[in-house]
Amino acid sequence: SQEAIAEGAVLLRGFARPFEAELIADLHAIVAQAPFRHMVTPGGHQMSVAMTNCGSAGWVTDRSGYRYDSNDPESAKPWPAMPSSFFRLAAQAAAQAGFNDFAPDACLINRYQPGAKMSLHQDKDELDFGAPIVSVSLGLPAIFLWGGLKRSDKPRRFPLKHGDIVAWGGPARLVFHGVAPLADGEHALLGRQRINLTFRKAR
Ligand code: MD3
Ligand code: FE
Repeated sequence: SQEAIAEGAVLLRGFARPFEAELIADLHAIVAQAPFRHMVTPGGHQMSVAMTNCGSAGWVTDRSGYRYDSNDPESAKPWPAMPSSFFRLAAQAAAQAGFNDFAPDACLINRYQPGAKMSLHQDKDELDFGAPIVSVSLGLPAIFLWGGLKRSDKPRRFPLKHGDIVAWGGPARLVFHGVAPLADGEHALLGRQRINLTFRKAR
Protein backbone atom coordinates (compact mmCIF):
# COMPACT_ATOMS: atom_id res chain seq x y z
CA SER A 1 0.00 0.00 0.00
CA GLN A 2 1.11 3.55 -0.72
CA GLU A 3 0.04 6.75 1.05
CA ALA A 4 1.17 10.35 0.66
CA ILE A 5 1.82 11.65 4.19
CA ALA A 6 2.65 15.13 2.91
CA GLU A 7 3.64 16.81 -0.34
CA GLY A 8 6.86 14.97 -1.36
CA ALA A 9 6.64 12.23 1.31
CA VAL A 10 5.45 8.74 0.37
CA LEU A 11 4.89 5.91 2.87
CA LEU A 12 5.24 2.36 1.51
CA ARG A 13 3.82 0.07 4.19
CA GLY A 14 5.59 -3.29 4.44
CA PHE A 15 7.69 -2.69 1.30
CA ALA A 16 10.85 -4.12 2.92
CA ARG A 17 9.20 -7.33 4.19
CA PRO A 18 10.24 -9.51 1.21
CA PHE A 19 13.86 -8.40 1.81
CA GLU A 20 13.95 -8.77 5.60
CA ALA A 21 16.07 -11.93 5.91
CA GLU A 22 18.73 -10.64 3.49
CA LEU A 23 18.73 -7.18 5.09
CA ILE A 24 19.21 -8.57 8.60
CA ALA A 25 22.01 -10.94 7.52
CA ASP A 26 23.79 -8.06 5.75
CA LEU A 27 23.23 -5.81 8.78
CA HIS A 28 24.95 -8.32 11.08
CA ALA A 29 27.98 -8.43 8.78
CA ILE A 30 28.23 -4.61 8.77
CA VAL A 31 27.96 -4.35 12.55
CA ALA A 32 30.73 -6.96 12.94
CA GLN A 33 33.04 -4.61 10.96
CA ALA A 34 31.77 -1.27 12.28
CA PRO A 35 30.02 -1.70 15.65
CA PHE A 36 27.17 0.54 16.85
CA ARG A 37 28.36 3.45 18.96
CA HIS A 38 26.77 6.42 20.76
CA MET A 39 28.17 9.53 19.08
CA VAL A 40 28.47 12.94 20.73
CA THR A 41 26.82 16.08 19.35
CA PRO A 42 28.73 19.33 18.82
CA GLY A 43 27.03 20.54 22.02
CA GLY A 44 28.61 17.68 23.98
CA HIS A 45 25.51 15.45 24.46
CA GLN A 46 25.77 11.70 23.88
CA MET A 47 23.01 10.52 21.54
CA SER A 48 20.54 7.92 22.88
CA VAL A 49 20.44 6.36 19.40
CA ALA A 50 23.49 4.20 18.59
CA MET A 51 24.78 4.50 15.01
CA THR A 52 26.98 2.98 12.37
CA ASN A 53 27.20 3.38 8.57
CA CYS A 54 27.83 1.59 5.33
CA GLY A 55 28.58 3.02 1.90
CA SER A 56 31.30 5.32 0.61
CA ALA A 57 30.26 8.14 2.95
CA GLY A 58 29.22 7.78 6.60
CA TRP A 59 27.45 10.39 8.73
CA VAL A 60 29.33 11.22 11.92
CA THR A 61 29.13 13.73 14.73
CA ASP A 62 31.60 14.71 17.44
CA ARG A 63 32.56 17.89 19.33
CA SER A 64 33.83 19.43 16.09
CA GLY A 65 30.51 19.09 14.20
CA TYR A 66 28.32 16.99 11.90
CA ARG A 67 29.81 15.74 8.63
CA TYR A 68 30.23 12.84 6.21
CA ASP A 69 33.47 10.87 6.43
CA SER A 70 34.77 8.10 4.12
CA ASN A 71 36.30 6.37 7.16
CA ASP A 72 34.98 5.12 10.47
CA PRO A 73 36.67 7.34 13.07
CA GLU A 74 36.77 4.40 15.53
CA SER A 75 38.83 2.14 13.24
CA ALA A 76 40.25 4.71 10.78
CA LYS A 77 39.19 2.24 8.03
CA PRO A 78 36.63 2.85 5.26
CA TRP A 79 33.02 2.14 6.24
CA PRO A 80 31.79 -1.29 5.10
CA ALA A 81 30.57 -1.25 1.48
CA MET A 82 26.84 -0.84 0.94
CA PRO A 83 25.42 -4.34 0.34
CA SER A 84 23.62 -4.73 -2.99
CA SER A 85 20.48 -5.78 -1.07
CA PHE A 86 20.44 -2.36 0.63
CA PHE A 87 21.13 -0.41 -2.57
CA ARG A 88 18.54 -2.28 -4.62
CA LEU A 89 15.83 -1.91 -1.99
CA ALA A 90 16.47 1.84 -1.62
CA ALA A 91 16.46 2.42 -5.38
CA GLN A 92 13.30 0.31 -5.89
CA ALA A 93 11.45 2.07 -3.09
CA ALA A 94 12.46 5.50 -4.40
CA ALA A 95 11.25 4.59 -7.91
CA GLN A 96 7.94 3.31 -6.50
CA ALA A 97 7.55 6.67 -4.73
CA GLY A 98 8.25 8.55 -7.98
CA PHE A 99 11.96 9.36 -7.49
CA ASN A 100 13.79 7.74 -10.39
CA ASP A 101 17.53 6.96 -10.54
CA PHE A 102 18.16 7.32 -6.78
CA ALA A 103 21.78 6.25 -6.21
CA PRO A 104 22.58 6.55 -2.49
CA ASP A 105 26.25 6.66 -1.45
CA ALA A 106 25.50 6.75 2.30
CA CYS A 107 23.46 4.53 4.60
CA LEU A 108 23.22 5.63 8.22
CA ILE A 109 22.10 2.77 10.47
CA ASN A 110 20.31 3.88 13.63
CA ARG A 111 19.67 1.53 16.56
CA TYR A 112 16.93 2.49 19.05
CA GLN A 113 16.70 0.56 22.30
CA PRO A 114 13.71 1.22 24.61
CA GLY A 115 13.70 4.90 25.64
CA ALA A 116 15.96 6.06 22.79
CA LYS A 117 14.65 9.01 20.77
CA MET A 118 15.67 11.51 18.13
CA SER A 119 14.85 15.18 18.67
CA LEU A 120 13.38 17.32 15.89
CA HIS A 121 16.03 18.20 13.31
CA GLN A 122 16.58 18.78 9.60
CA ASP A 123 18.88 16.64 7.42
CA LYS A 124 21.06 19.25 5.76
CA ASP A 125 24.60 17.90 5.72
CA GLU A 126 24.19 16.64 2.14
CA LEU A 127 25.52 18.44 -0.94
CA ASP A 128 22.39 18.19 -3.10
CA PHE A 129 18.92 18.55 -1.57
CA GLY A 130 17.51 17.56 -4.98
CA ALA A 131 18.05 13.88 -4.13
CA PRO A 132 15.43 12.20 -1.93
CA ILE A 133 16.04 10.34 1.34
CA VAL A 134 14.74 6.80 1.79
CA SER A 135 14.24 5.35 5.28
CA VAL A 136 13.59 1.70 6.16
CA SER A 137 12.15 0.73 9.56
CA LEU A 138 12.92 -2.72 11.03
CA GLY A 139 12.12 -4.29 14.39
CA LEU A 140 10.03 -2.60 17.09
CA PRO A 141 7.47 0.02 16.01
CA ALA A 142 8.13 3.73 16.61
CA ILE A 143 6.22 7.00 16.45
CA PHE A 144 7.71 9.20 13.76
CA LEU A 145 7.33 12.97 14.28
CA TRP A 146 6.67 14.97 11.15
CA GLY A 147 6.97 18.74 11.61
CA GLY A 148 7.08 21.61 9.16
CA LEU A 149 9.72 23.87 7.68
CA LYS A 150 10.00 25.78 11.00
CA ARG A 151 11.19 24.05 14.19
CA SER A 152 8.17 25.52 15.99
CA ASP A 153 5.63 23.83 13.67
CA LYS A 154 3.66 21.30 15.74
CA PRO A 155 4.61 17.78 14.59
CA ARG A 156 2.11 15.18 13.41
CA ARG A 157 2.66 11.62 14.64
CA PHE A 158 2.95 8.58 12.33
CA PRO A 159 3.43 5.01 13.54
CA LEU A 160 6.23 3.29 11.58
CA LYS A 161 6.37 -0.50 11.75
CA HIS A 162 8.72 -3.29 10.71
CA GLY A 163 9.13 -3.23 6.94
CA ASP A 164 7.74 0.26 6.36
CA ILE A 165 9.66 2.54 4.01
CA VAL A 166 9.28 6.30 3.63
CA ALA A 167 10.72 8.29 0.73
CA TRP A 168 11.10 12.05 1.22
CA GLY A 169 11.96 14.51 -1.48
CA GLY A 170 11.05 17.79 -3.13
CA PRO A 171 9.14 20.03 -0.70
CA ALA A 172 9.47 17.44 2.13
CA ARG A 173 13.26 17.21 1.97
CA LEU A 174 14.00 19.92 4.55
CA VAL A 175 11.12 19.30 6.93
CA PHE A 176 11.86 19.02 10.68
CA HIS A 177 11.41 15.44 11.87
CA GLY A 178 12.23 13.16 14.78
CA VAL A 179 11.33 9.97 16.64
CA ALA A 180 9.45 9.72 19.97
CA PRO A 181 11.05 7.66 22.79
CA LEU A 182 10.89 3.97 21.81
CA ALA A 183 8.39 1.88 23.76
CA ASP A 184 9.64 -1.42 25.14
CA GLY A 185 8.66 -4.61 23.36
CA GLU A 186 10.02 -7.72 21.74
CA HIS A 187 10.25 -8.17 17.96
CA ALA A 188 10.32 -11.70 16.53
CA LEU A 189 13.34 -11.05 14.28
CA LEU A 190 15.22 -8.24 16.02
CA GLY A 191 14.37 -8.49 19.73
CA ARG A 192 14.21 -5.36 21.91
CA GLN A 193 15.25 -2.79 19.34
CA ARG A 194 14.30 -0.76 16.30
CA ILE A 195 16.74 -0.44 13.41
CA ASN A 196 16.37 2.38 10.89
CA LEU A 197 18.30 2.47 7.64
CA THR A 198 18.51 6.00 6.23
CA PHE A 199 19.73 6.15 2.63
CA ARG A 200 21.08 9.42 1.32
CA LYS A 201 23.07 10.87 -1.53
CA ALA A 202 25.66 12.74 0.52
CA ARG A 203 28.18 13.84 -2.13
C1 MD3 B 1 12.03 13.63 6.70
N1 MD3 B 1 16.21 9.15 11.33
O1 MD3 B 1 18.78 9.59 10.76
S1 MD3 B 1 14.07 8.28 9.32
C2 MD3 B 1 18.01 10.57 10.67
O2 MD3 B 1 13.79 6.83 12.24
C3 MD3 B 1 16.58 10.38 11.03
O3 MD3 B 1 15.90 6.94 12.67
C4 MD3 B 1 14.88 8.85 11.81
O4 MD3 B 1 15.86 11.30 11.02
C5 MD3 B 1 14.85 7.43 12.26
O5 MD3 B 1 18.35 11.68 10.28
C6 MD3 B 1 13.86 9.14 10.81
C7 MD3 B 1 13.04 9.26 8.37
C8 MD3 B 1 13.53 10.50 7.78
C9 MD3 B 1 14.80 10.67 7.36
C10 MD3 B 1 15.16 11.83 6.71
C11 MD3 B 1 14.24 12.84 6.48
C12 MD3 B 1 12.64 11.49 7.57
C13 MD3 B 1 12.96 12.65 6.93
C14 MD3 B 1 14.55 14.02 5.79
C15 MD3 B 1 13.59 14.97 5.56
C16 MD3 B 1 12.33 14.79 6.02
FE1 FE C 1 16.81 12.97 10.02
